[in-house]
Amino acid sequence: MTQLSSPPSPVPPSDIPSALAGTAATPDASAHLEETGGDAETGRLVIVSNRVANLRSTGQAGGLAVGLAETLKERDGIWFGWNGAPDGVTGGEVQVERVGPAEQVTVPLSPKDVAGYYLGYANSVLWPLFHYRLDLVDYRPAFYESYQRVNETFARQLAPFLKDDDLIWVHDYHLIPLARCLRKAGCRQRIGFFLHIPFPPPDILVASPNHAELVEALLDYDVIGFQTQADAVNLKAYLAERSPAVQLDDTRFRVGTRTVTIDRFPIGIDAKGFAAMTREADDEVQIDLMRRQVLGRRQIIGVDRLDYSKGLPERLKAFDRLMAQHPELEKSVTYLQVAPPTREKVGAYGDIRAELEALVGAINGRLADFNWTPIRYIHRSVDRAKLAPLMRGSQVGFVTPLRDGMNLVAKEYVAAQDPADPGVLVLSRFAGAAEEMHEALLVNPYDIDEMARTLYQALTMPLAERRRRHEALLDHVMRHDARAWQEAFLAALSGATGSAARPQQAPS
Ligand code: ADQ
Repeated sequence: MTQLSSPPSPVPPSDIPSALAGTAATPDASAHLEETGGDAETGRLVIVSNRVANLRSTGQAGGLAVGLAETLKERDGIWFGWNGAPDGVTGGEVQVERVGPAEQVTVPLSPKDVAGYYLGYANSVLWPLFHYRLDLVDYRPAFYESYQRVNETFARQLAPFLKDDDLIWVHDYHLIPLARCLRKAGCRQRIGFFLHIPFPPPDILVASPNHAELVEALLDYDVIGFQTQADAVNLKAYLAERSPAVQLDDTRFRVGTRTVTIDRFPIGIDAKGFAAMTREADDEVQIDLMRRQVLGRRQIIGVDRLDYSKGLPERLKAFDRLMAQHPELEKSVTYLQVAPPTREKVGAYGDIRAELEALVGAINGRLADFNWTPIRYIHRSVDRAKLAPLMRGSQVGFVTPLRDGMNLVAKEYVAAQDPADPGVLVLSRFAGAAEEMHEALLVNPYDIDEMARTLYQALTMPLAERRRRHEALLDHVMRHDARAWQEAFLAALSGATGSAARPQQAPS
């Protein structure tokens, strides 16, 4: 295994798709590979994702990256993924950095595969398809070829690192065929897959020319985990209609000689850690909070990547409608929307940005006064140490994606609140979080009137009701945190009996 002498420049973190990849790895060129000893009972944990969280500096990362990184350090293992540079050679040199007992293993991709696998099939086909946006799918055969090629290459590069009793946990839609490719490379370890985004119903899935191959590839995993029951039901419905897989019980299927578990594992956040961050507001945030307190202004907050799935134009329209219906709220309510750029090289993302900017300009132009800007729109990433106190200082958390796997911001907003005087969460029915967060005010994100009415309800909700709702939500978010999620998934994977032939055959 050769080491690179200088790390390639990573793509901006804003171009990293999921919360999993919230921190861009900056590999250390002096790192070198050593043999790792795994725990005989549980085996090592091998995490595979498109991007690798930086195990060295998880301080500012999301709960997910921190949680997984911690688990990795405790269990010993590997985190494998793309190095994030747009200008490498697919199949080129592997870079290994040891961090404590764990290793970060990163691999390069060629510009052609960044365009075909990452921007193309993953983010121009699977992302819109899985978010029920057939109108935005840009299907091209070359994208699928690149997607397959990258998965095969990743499998070939990962296989030599694996030990017989490793547990392999693959994340997200970029890597659906990875288990199939690993099996072809001779790997017989238990392999689990977790999809962070929604899984669509059969009628939508079959719009992809590759739906049969994708589902067949999924069935090479031992455990297939989804955010919600609805997602799991969608795959089961597809299998019932179109696959010879035999359902054994609620979660287990017989696929040939193997048993595959399909279940929901709703993701959580590091709720305690996020709550703790609210107590450390820096001067800028404190001054902003004090200013609003003096002026008696309440704040609605939204925090999202600038993605068309997040329903941002609809939110702006709902705020506008609220102001039209309740002019008495003028100058007493502001809406802060943080929406950093993401995947700007994908065409559909340019359109959403232009639409949002036009809306913000039009609404502010009509309503603003010299001493009141109704919408504050921040088009860049904000440090989590600022975000947490900003959420705490906001009376409404406005989280209304048109479709979302889970939505961690909904959980972060709840964790950030002051239990004695909490704000109200307004949440889309179509976020996975709605399956668990019943005490939020649930809305249809396409229904502007309903959202405007619900914003008003949130802004005028009596303290006793706010506390009652928040107490139940907080209890849920604290108990079902990131660690509970990992433990549940890994317990299912450890107990899986799916792969017929063990021990591992040596990869060729
Ligand atoms: P995302 O689509 O990225 O994640 P989300 O679940 O909201 O959506 O996670 C975003 C994370 O990034 C949150 O921790 C949030 O605080 C942070 N973030 C967002 N905007 C930010 C900003 N401006 N500055 C700093 N941090 C910001 C995907 C799926 C989701 C699923 C997650 C986890 O699309 O449905 O919940 O993975 O599985």
